[in-house]
Amino acid sequence: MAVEREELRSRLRELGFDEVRFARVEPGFGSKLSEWIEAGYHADMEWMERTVPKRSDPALVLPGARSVIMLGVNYWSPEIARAKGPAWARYALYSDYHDTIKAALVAAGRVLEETGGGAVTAADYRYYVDTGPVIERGWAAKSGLGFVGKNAMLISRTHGNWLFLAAVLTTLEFEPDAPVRKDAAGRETEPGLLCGKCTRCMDACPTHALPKPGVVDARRCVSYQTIENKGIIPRELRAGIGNRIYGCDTCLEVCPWNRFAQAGRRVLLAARYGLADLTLREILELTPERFAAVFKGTAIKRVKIAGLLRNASIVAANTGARECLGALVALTDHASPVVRAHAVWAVRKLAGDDLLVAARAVESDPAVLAEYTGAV
Ligand code: B12
Ligand code: SF4
Ligand code: SF4
Repeated sequence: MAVEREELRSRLRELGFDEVRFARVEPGFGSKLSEWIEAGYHADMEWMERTVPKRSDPALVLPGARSVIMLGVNYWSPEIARAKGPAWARYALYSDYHDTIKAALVAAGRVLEETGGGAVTAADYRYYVDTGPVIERGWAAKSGLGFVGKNAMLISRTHGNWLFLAAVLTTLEFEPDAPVRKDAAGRETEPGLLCGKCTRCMDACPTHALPKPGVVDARRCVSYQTIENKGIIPRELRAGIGNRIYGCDTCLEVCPWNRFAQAGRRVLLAARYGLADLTLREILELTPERFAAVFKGTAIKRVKIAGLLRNASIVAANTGARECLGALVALTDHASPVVRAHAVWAVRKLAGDDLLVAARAVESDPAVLAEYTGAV
């Protein structure tokens, strides 16, 4: 039995998805991904490398996949105050979207079965939000949910850069929605389709992580360094991190397409904007218990306390936060060598070597030796 596309679209919108678009599964879509991996732009995200075949072909994820239903959730909010404390990526200031959107995807599966009137079962679809082997931005562009900007983001003409994406792969056949625009030859065009001459995002990137339009070198990206990298952050990138404590929104924020963004309905999101009120010093003084309590249920908890203390140490040094010196000196003795290393670097940058020598015999600590002897 055929599932009626518009009925499905409206029922999925009722669940809280702000955008619901349909694309037809076609082969040969992953060549850009392979090029990206071959260039080494994925840094140490070997899970990206391992899943290239699946990401390139939905039929390897769901045998017989014919359509991809792309879903968008608007997370824009003018309430997220960014001026005072360290800067957090906006997406992180909610209860973990993987969990809240996943619950709606379970409901979406039920809707698919209901609208199929018994002919559709759980074997006919699979859904993912972020963590599945699906090129979400590519399918979203194909479905016309938006276009891929020079900042590599999927940009919606309605919501700007502020959409979470989720995908339902299905064996059902749907008439596809049209992509935003095709070029004169009728092909889908390169990233930057509706960017014109603008290069604001590429110019604003603090670590020059956009080597060409639509391509992010994760090794240089602040988002990768402050979230995915679990070890030492390369010294030459630390200044560019500025006051960004978790993730980076710079290439999103500067984009003129955001002028159309309206605050999201937040049906599928639970705001945790208060996290942005934490001062740097409060963060640097977090105990494991307090870290667990404060960040419970958020995506931020995945960087663990060591990752956050590492990032906070860099921000303290970059912003000249001398009121944090006491906390930083205490961290030069932290159980994690990664925290020790960054704390030593931050103390040196803020106060020179004297304070460190007085604090502890750092020279004998192999984890911090490079930070202690290298240039700050
Ligand atoms: C790995 C990853 C990262 C890495 C690498 C980023 C990157 N640019 O590849 C790091 C850690 C750096 C990262 C950072 C961020 N990420 Co991230 N990330 C991913 C993940 C898991 C895979 C992305 C991927 O495959 N990268 C490889 C490159 C080659 O693929 P791609 O950028 O998606 O580009 C493809 C398409 O755009 C396609 N394409 C380009 N033009 C066109 C045109 C047409 C017509 C078609 C058909 C295809 C097409 O070609 C590319 C390859 O196929 C996705 C979730 C997912 N499963 O897709 C989230 C995802 C891309 N991330 C997301 C977010 C929010 C972020 C951050 C904003 C977080 C933050 N604030 O710190 C930053 C933004 C950085 C940036 N400018 O891209 C969102 C993006 C939502 C959106 N509206 O675009 C996603 C989709 C997660 C989600 N479900 O919402 N991320
Ligand atoms: S997220 Fe930040 S560091 Fe990464 S490409 Fe965008 S502006 Fe550059
Ligand atoms: S900032 Fe300009 S170049 Fe970058 S994605 Fe937006 S419109 Fe395109």
